[in-house]
Amino acid sequence: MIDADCIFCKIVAGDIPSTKVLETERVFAFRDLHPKAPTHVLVIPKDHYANTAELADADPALAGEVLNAAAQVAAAEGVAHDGWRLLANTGANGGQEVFHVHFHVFGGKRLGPMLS
Ligand code: D5M
Repeated sequence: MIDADCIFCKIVAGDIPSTKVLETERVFAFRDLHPKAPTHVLVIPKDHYANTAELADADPALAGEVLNAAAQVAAAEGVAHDGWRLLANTGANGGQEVFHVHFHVFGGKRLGPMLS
């Protein structure tokens, strides 16, 4: 399902440009517009789910596909060996700004205990 007002649904549809890093049947990964690390990629299910809880509840297999894609992105970016971070801001207190579930893949530098 798609949300017509969702910016990430528009990216999946190709209506808003993005720099694609990986695509599978149900998952899409693209570079973050405002990178906070040398590798900063967003991994999303193509279908619209607002947050991690909604995705995990509705389609746990798809949640697994998204995690698998994140690991593939880390490997393709060459950061798998030195380590990387997977982050899903969830809800207002979690700092979520775009309400289409997405996982940030950070890598390419020594990351601090938290990214603000
Ligand atoms: O992170 C939302 C992230 O989405 C934030 O790091 C910027 C990124 N963003 C927003 N619009 C775009 C487009 N058009 N292309 C690429 N990246 C984008 P959150 O976890 O919700 O705070």
